[in-house]
Amino acid sequence: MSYPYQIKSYDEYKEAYQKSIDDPEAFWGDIAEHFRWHKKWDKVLNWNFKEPKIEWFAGGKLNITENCLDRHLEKLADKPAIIWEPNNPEERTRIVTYERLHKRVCQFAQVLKNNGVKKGDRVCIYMGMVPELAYATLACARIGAIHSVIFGGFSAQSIADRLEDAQAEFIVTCDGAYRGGKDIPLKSVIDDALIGNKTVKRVIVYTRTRTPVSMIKGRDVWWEDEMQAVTEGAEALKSDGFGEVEVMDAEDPLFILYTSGSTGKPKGVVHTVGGYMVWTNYSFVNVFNYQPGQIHFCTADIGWITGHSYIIYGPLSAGATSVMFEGVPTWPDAGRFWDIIDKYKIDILYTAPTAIRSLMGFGLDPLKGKDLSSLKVLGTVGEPINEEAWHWYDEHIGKKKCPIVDTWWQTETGGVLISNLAGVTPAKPSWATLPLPGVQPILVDENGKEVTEKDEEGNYKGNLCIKAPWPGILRTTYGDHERCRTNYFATYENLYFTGDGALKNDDGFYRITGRVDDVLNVSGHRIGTAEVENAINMHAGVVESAVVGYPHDIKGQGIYAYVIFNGRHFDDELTRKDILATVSRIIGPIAKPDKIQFVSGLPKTRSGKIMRRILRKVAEGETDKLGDTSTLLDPGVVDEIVKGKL
Ligand code: 6R9
Repeated sequence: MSYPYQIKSYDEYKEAYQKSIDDPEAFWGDIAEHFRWHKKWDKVLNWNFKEPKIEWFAGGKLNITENCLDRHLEKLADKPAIIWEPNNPEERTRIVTYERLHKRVCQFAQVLKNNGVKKGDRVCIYMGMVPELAYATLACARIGAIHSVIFGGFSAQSIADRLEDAQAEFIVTCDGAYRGGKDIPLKSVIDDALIGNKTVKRVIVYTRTRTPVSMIKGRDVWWEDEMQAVTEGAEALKSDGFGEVEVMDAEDPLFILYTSGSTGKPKGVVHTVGGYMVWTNYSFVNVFNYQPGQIHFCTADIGWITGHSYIIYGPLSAGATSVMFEGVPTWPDAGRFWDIIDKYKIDILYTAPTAIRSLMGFGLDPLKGKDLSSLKVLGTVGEPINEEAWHWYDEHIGKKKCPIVDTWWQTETGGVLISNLAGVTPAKPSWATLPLPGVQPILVDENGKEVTEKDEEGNYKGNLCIKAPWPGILRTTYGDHERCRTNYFATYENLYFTGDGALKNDDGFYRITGRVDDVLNVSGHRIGTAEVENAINMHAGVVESAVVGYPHDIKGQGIYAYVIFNGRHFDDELTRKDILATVSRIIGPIAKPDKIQFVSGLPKTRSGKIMRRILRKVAEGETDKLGDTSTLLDPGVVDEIVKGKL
């Protein structure tokens, strides 16, 4: 593969950027020519942010899996598409070539069809990080079913809500998953999620841990049995369309991915086939400066957007080798990533600041004897990276020879929007730097006016918005377009609002400072404060709660909960554990508060609004900067809260 649209110098970047703004249709039309289409588009772009209505490559017909698989078969059949590293380093590695991946995807696509899955049906995928997760995802895309992957750390209740929202009829899962020293019983979580569910007709279960599962007659089937039936019948099936793709409209939905916002209920972000394909491929090739033959290791879970875009669709559409790791960075020891890099001679490492900070904590011992000299490019994603972590990454992992790309983007953006391009455009520690071609950021104040005055440090500071669509932008939130409009397009007229705050310097570089809405970013995971509050409030003894974030050395942000409790109370510690158990059950362990402070009241205005600013300051330990508390209904509660601070 070659990528005629790969940017090779800073000047070329400037030229491409200018062209993408002056004539976006010509710019993206040229790039889209390099993919496999059954029919070219009638119009590159139609859009307005008012409704919003965004269409890229309208009238175009394609299948994304042909672009990720079939078109590589002629030259790359024997090249590894996926290298799978098991949780336990003693277990056998699996290397899946493009040819084999193609075959498995076609086979599982047939399994889905045999089980009644049709174009447009929603298939929920709840699996550990095994190659079969990639097969299932791509098989859905191949037959035009809409996949909705749910991260393994979500509880049965969270899954139930998502199944209901998506009206999903099919589930693909595993008996269990290995993660570090733990076995997670995925199928039994699914069984709990299905109590009372009325839509799901079929559950396909892949065997990974051979943990006991209850297979329900008429509903549950084994992956292995279903696959075998297709293999045996493959010849017969060939004449019956085995391996054929569903030809999709460019604007048909590809997947739904749920993500947290400032309201209590997660939103099902919808991406469509054509634009998402172009954006993940274009951003992959350019941000990482990917060279044919390189091995790319993205440490994210496929349950998050980073895994969708930079383990599956971006790398595979570029014909790259993508490493998929089942385990965690610190098990059996903190040298796990470094072993993997050494073992497979990884070229590109893409991970999260929280992982870097946690590994920094183990010192340099885990790096001893590990050959990291294959590394060419390092990347980070998910949260702001602090300078200390950036320098450690640069010095000890990249040996000061690898550019670091700080990639800012979101579930809603499909792929990277602001980042330096590795080795091509300048880097600046803790700055995401420049927008990719096609991306037009703008910083606005609360009233939506562009910020034109610098702050005392000489930067522009404001809320980060984007002025026009890029191909990977979300199209809607599943089943509720109005929600999409109010969440992203109504805060400021004719702008997409990201929910993030940012700085911009005189070079036009952006530095993302974090969320300005009620969304927390804990270890790179997005969690809504309202969601956590709702979960805490489910506990029978809780009267009311308020949740804020506070700076956490490793996680970036920790969760601080203030709780008014009047239930049966043994001691604070036990009650805390009960509340944590409740949050785990309602959302999942990833949303458990780090600190719970019991209070007798919350600071409220006379109109009954909780003054989160004050709670945030207390949680941050800045009790001397509480500001004006005179408008509070009962200023006395603040003293109590300050005294009881954890
Ligand atoms: C890809 C992903 C999105 C939120 C986003 C922002 C934060 C992501 C960042 C970053 C600073 C970066 N974020 N990348 N903040 N620098 N390089 O993480 O998607 O899970 O939807 O989270 O993550 O706050 O708004 P998602």
